[in-house]
Amino acid sequence: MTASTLITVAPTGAESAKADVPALPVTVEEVAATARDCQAVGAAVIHLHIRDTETRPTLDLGRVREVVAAVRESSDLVVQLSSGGAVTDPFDARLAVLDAEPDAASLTLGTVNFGRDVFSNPWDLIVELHTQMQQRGIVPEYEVFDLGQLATLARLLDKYGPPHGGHVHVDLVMGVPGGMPGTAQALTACLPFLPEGATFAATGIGRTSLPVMLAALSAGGHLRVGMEDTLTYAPSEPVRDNAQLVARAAGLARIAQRPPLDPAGARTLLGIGRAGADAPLNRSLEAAP
Ligand code: KMH
Ligand code: ZN
Repeated sequence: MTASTLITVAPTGAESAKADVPALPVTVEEVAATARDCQAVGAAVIHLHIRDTETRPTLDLGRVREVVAAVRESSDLVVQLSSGGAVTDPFDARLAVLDAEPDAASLTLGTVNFGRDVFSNPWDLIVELHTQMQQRGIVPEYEVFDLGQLATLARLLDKYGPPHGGHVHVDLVMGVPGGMPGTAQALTACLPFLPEGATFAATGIGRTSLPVMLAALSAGGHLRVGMEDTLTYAPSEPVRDNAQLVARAAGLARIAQRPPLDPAGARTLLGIGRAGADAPLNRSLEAAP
């Protein structure tokens, strides 16, 4: 059982409109303040989607760089950019966010229905993201929306080698309409398919947030919370801000006697800052089929 808990905050996402959710952080200042506040209550990583000055999702590189710089100024959080973007974003723009030189980036391991939309992640895009991150020294977080995507991860690591830093970290994204359900049973079903030596986090969308969080903690997993995934704190009670969600996750992690990792601990766990050549080869890769 891991001794501590990595808490990632996903504060904004690409799906909710500021007009509908006034507490959603969208400006550079709001995102920077969110990073500071969430670190203070236990977050170690921030998963970032960027909004433009009209509050719409954007992958504009200048804007991405501006937000990354502001978050680095206001906090020590590991900066993880979304390479998933919005369902409407083209692949080349999703790849180009790597130019903003984040510590880490998300990398989704397959196409999934996403409500009425399709979140498209074909094999060639997966390979391109993986290999570009290796070359640029960016640590991926492998996002898994369904169990079969873990078979894609095994195939990816077998064919293209370990990620930068040598450590494999997976985020189980559960409860998306079109993906695996946000249940303890689904989470448990994924565990035997994780590469040996990998760590995992889980996030439950909407009302699945709490059951997924509790299941992840009991299974030795890490946590992702935030307004990208959850907009109600309790039935009929809107989330006040991202720090409220992080504080709840940190409290549960302490109850589980696996207190939150600080950003320096997160960097060590994830292999951030570790030279590629010095990185230990994940043993699972030698065993991959
Ligand atoms: N916004 C979703 C279509 C990621 O950040 O990498 C994709 C997503 C995954 O949120
Ligand atoms: Zn995201």
